[in-house]
Amino acid sequence: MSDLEAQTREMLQAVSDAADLAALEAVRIAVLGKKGTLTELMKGLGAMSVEERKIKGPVLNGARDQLTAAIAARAQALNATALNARLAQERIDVTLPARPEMRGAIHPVSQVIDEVIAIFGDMGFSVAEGPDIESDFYNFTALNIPPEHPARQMHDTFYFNEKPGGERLLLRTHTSPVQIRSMEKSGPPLRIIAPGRTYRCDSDMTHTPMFHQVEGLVIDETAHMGHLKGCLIEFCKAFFEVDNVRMRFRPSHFPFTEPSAEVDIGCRRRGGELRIGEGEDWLEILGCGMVHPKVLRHGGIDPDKYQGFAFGMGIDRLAMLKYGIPDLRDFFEADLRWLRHYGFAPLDIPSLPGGLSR
Ligand code: 2NL
Repeated sequence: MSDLEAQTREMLQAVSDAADLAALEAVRIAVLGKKGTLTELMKGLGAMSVEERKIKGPVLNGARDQLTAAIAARAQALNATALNARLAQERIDVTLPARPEMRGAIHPVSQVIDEVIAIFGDMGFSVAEGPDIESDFYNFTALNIPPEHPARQMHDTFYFNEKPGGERLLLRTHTSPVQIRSMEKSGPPLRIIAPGRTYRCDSDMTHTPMFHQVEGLVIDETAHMGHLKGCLIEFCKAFFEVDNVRMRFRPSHFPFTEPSAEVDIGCRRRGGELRIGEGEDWLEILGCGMVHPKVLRHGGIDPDKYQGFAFGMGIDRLAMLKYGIPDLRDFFEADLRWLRHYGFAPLDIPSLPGGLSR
């Protein structure tokens, strides 16, 4: 057996002896690394005569190929072994009974989203979803938000780094882009709600950088402000589980609706308690309006033929109001004691006949 053959055998043996991935990597470096045994042998080729090189060259190349393949095969085997060990160690018996002290709870935000879906579902709305990471077009331009609008400034919106083409993606600041996408994809008539996470560069007593919103959109040939009012009055009665709610629609302004309104509900604050529906005080709960013709056109809908209304509200705020949760910032602390206190039983899925929050 030649020296080289013996050396190759030794190196192959070292590969199969490697007990774990770290050891295998050490062998790889010792053999094929910059100063590895085989690398050094191959460096010697340059100093050989043409005759000698013709014989040794292919032998060395063969040895290198053989070792490279052996290392890859050993790595695969070691990875499989490591995975199997982990699977065996982390195996759980899903047939074991639930541990009562470990029972989870539904977060108030999830509960309210389910309630809102149940209410609007009953009115014939379906749920639409879209990406959290959006383009400037879907989040701003399509919504008739002008380039100089404060919301577009760097310090109000989370922008990603520029892509090679110069485009800058962002974290959606509202769920409206979902509705623009629905207009493009399905066309009119539309009757959808879009609940989900939204993001703004804002953090204080009453703002968290991530929060939840639900927006609604109805588009057909005749939808008008009266339908909008009726729809939102029905929603408030169902959501706050009262037969009558005092409500007022105040003129307002949004770039994406014309005319626009903000909606307040009556309330009474007495001795630290907040009663919703009756009373002499007002509480702002949502914004709404008739979809701006430019927004319809951006969504590929002809504003001379179709019209519609839209509304938007903050889920986290709705949850605080309905369930008397005092501090918004506790929502996202993942504090188990808070979750157990304010959470809901997992199988109490909200439905109108079954009761929303029982
Ligand atoms: C608020 C106000 C609002 C909308 C959201 C909307 C969406 C499309 C077209 C037109 Cl695609 N409008 N959404 C309209 C009015 C108000 O939200 O205070 N949200 C928390």
